[in-house]
Amino acid sequence: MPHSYQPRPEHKFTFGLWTVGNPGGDPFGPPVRNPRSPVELVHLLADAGAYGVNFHDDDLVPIDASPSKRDRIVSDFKDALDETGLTVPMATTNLFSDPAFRDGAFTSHDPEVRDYALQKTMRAMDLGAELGAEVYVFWGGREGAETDAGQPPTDAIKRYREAINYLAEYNADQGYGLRFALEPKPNEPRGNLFFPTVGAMLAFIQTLDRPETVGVNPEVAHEHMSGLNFTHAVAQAHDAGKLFHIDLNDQAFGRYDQDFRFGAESPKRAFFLVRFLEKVGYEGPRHFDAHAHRTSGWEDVRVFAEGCMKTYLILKEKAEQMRADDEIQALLGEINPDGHAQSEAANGFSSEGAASLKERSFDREALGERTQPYERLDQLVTDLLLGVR
Ligand code: DIG
Ligand code: MN
Ligand code: MN
Repeated sequence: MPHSYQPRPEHKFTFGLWTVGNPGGDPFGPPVRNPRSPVELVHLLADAGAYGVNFHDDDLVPIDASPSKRDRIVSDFKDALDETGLTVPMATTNLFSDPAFRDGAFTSHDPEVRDYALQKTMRAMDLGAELGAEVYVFWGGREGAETDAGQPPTDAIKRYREAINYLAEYNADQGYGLRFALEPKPNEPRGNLFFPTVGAMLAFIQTLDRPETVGVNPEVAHEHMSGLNFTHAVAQAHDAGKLFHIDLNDQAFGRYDQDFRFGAESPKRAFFLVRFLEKVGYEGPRHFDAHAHRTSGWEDVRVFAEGCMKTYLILKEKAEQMRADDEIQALLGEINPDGHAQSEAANGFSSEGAASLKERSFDREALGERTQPYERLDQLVTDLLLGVR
């Protein structure tokens, strides 16, 4: 019986309404697919085997909806969630589409825009909490600049900090218990976005009033746009206890944000990411912030969603095979033997230790003669991924 890569709720696969619901418009052409309602998208995702659905406020409730229309939309959405069993692990705010935010939201030079952005976010947090969200994502799509001729970037950093601090107090005041996940991106739609990488966001979080309630939402495509190794970025977030959420997709390096199906561009990089997430026991949602091609019809959009989850499950199985592969494990043992005597730094500093280390003699040339069989290791992993092992 061939392995079935059938997604199950325990895999925690989630999609945003804006992903499978994307009607295919782009900067160079109008939408090509007839829009689907949030209720239809919930059923599409449930049929594909997803665990949850996420949304920006405007994805679910149009920005100009009347209170009664809002209530009806939310009620219908809740019914669809009840019928399908889908959950809402994450919610977020659209602070990038409306023209009011064209020069930023939290970082706008206009205090009235900044205040409107706070109001819109508090109302969106209310909606997310009402639907059971546990993580609240902030992606600053308009928090950036096309020229540095304007105010110094320190103004933007200060304003973004003021906004996140204010909303963290609102979260506490309301007792929502939401975990904030800040999502970095280097550029697009703005020429340069503030807080461009995971590293920049991790540093920013340390300057907040309640840093313990704020983590990051790294996205594959966004670190690749900066030419960075995504697994290394995720590892640093995990090491800092800040991997609160993750946006999975794929992306060629140095291109505009492609948001490809997970593993579509570089299955080997996707493999090392899945191996890491499974090895460290990441417990959060596997959220696919990805979009089907503009050429797809709705049937191909469903295939796209299934493909994201199937590829993750295939790579998860490959990671299990790698762990069970004696030759690979023996090589890993040779490269990094568990029994390796700890280096001085691992044992902690002492004046005596430092004094004796400074006197220790090293055979530097002998050290330089030591080799590592990474070619053999990487080829074995490549054989595994290409299905010949
Ligand atoms: C883009 O990568 C951003 C928006 O889609 C959304 O605000 C966030 C949620 O994952 N990702
Ligand atoms: Mn993206
Ligand atoms: Mn994203």
